[in-house]
Amino acid sequence: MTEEAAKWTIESAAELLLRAERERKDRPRITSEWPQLDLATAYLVQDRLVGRKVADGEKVIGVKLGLTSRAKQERMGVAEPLTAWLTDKMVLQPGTPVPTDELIHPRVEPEIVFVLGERLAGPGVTAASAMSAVRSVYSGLEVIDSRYTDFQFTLADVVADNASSARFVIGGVEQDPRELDLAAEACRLRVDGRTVDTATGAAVQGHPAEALALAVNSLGERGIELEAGWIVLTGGMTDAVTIGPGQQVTAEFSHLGSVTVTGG
Ligand code: OOG
Ligand code: MG
Repeated sequence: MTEEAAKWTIESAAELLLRAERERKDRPRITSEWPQLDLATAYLVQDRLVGRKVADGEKVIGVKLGLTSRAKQERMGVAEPLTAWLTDKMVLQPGTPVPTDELIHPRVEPEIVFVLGERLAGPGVTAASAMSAVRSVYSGLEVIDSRYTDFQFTLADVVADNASSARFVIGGVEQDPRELDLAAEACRLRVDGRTVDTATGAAVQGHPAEALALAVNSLGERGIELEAGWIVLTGGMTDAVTIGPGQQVTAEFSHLGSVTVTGG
C-alpha cells in the first residue's frame, strides 16, 4: 500500500465527506488517493456517514436510487445504479427556497417518488411484488450536491458520498400507483420557464418499479429491509440542471402534477 492509501479507513473517509459537506468545500474524489476503495467498502463508508448523521439527531426516512437512467449514467460517466440514504434533514417543504448558501454546487433533477405502505425485504423481489407494497406515488425534485470537485467521481466514490444527496421536495399530487402507467408517465423539465429536457418513467430502468425492486434486492443483500412509510426516490429521469439564487426549476408531469424549487 502506498503511504497515501495507508491513512484511509472507513471512518476517515466518512469524516472527510462530512467535513466537506459541513464546510461547503468540495474535494478531490477519494479514489484518486485511495484507489483500493471498492464498492463493498464504499457502502460501509456510506453507512458510517449516515450513522454519524443519525447520532447527531437526523432520522432515516427512506432510500434513494441513483444512476438509474441512461441520461444520468452517461452524464456522470458511471454505468451502474446505486442506493443511498434519505434523512429528514433533506426534506425541503414545497415553497421553501433551496438553501444555496448551505450547499456547494447544487443541481436539480426530476424523479418519480414512492411511499411504501408495507415493509419490503429482498433479495428475490420482483418489480410487480415491490409495487404491491407501494402506497402512493408522487412527483419529486431532488437537489444533489456532490462533495467532489466538479461532480467527478467513480461508482465507489459516489456511493461513499451517499450519492450526492442534499435535499428533495415532493409534489402535492398523490396518486395510487395501480391507476397509473408509470413507464408512460411524462415529465417536462423547465428552468425559468424554458423547457430544457423531457423524459418518461421508462427512462428509469424501463419502469420505476424495476428501480424499486433493484433497491430492495441490493439492500436485502446487505441485510437491510425497507420499512412501511419510507420514501423511495427512484432516480433522476433526465440529466440534472444547476440551480443558483433566484433560479426556478419546475418538473411538470402528465398525472403527478408539477413540482417547483427556487434557488434561495
Ligand atoms: C449522483 C447521484 C445520482 C440520481 O438520481 O441519479 C442521483 C450524482 O449524479 O451526483 O441522485
Ligand atoms: Mg437523484
